Amino acid sequence: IVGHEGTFSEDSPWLASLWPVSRPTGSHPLCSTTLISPCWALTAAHCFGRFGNDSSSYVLQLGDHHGEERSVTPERIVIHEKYQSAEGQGWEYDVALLRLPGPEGKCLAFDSHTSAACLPVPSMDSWSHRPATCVITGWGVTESGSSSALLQSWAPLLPTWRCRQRYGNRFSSRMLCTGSLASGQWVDSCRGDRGGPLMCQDRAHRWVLTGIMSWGHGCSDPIFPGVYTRVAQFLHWIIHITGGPAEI
Ligand code: 4AZ
Repeated sequence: IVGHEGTFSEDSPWLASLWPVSRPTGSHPLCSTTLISPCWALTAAHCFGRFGNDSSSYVLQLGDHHGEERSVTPERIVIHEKYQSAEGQGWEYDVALLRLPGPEGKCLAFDSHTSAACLPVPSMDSWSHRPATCVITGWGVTESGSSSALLQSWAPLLPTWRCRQRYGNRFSSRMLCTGSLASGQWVDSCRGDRGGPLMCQDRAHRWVLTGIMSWGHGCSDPIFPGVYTRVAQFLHWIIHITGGPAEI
């Protein structure tokens, strides 16, 4: 995260980091993921480009992100069937689900450090209500080029015309973009933040998983804002894969 305002890991019980099983405790996770139920985590499809989509190649670290993590091996990785990778050109349908091991609805016992994020409702996706109160969280690099701390920053949604200004048609209706100026610096996600949550507050002030960090040209350049998979466009897909709201 570039332009961060501090660490707030206590406030992100839905956050889980994804590691290769060969290096479960390196300095940087491969990706961040977000718990959406006791049995499912949502992340970006492009997280699996390097180590493949065999679930036994990965470990998820959950809970308190200060040395009291719990680790689980995912049971299954489901990558969106329309996902297209185009390195450097943005990613379409950049969404994947991780099934955690255990019986339906009972994979993880939630506690004060572990719980699920709310999914958006379809009406939240209309531009008549573009939430301004949004936060990005991740272990990615900072302006000085390094970080192993979990950082967080305000990053309001930008209007579509701003996202299209430089990205053109690479920015599709299945994407969102964010950014804002904070203390003279343009807030953005950066290398290592991929897969992580863009959480926005709805009108009832509930935090809702609105985006998944996906791509962007460079970091902290107001001309090229960070791009996120638009979760509200994938509700049917999520319900189809997970078995529906009964399980979520
Ligand atoms: C990454 O590699 C990454 N500024 C995430 C976000 C952005 C660039 C790279 C967008 O994790």
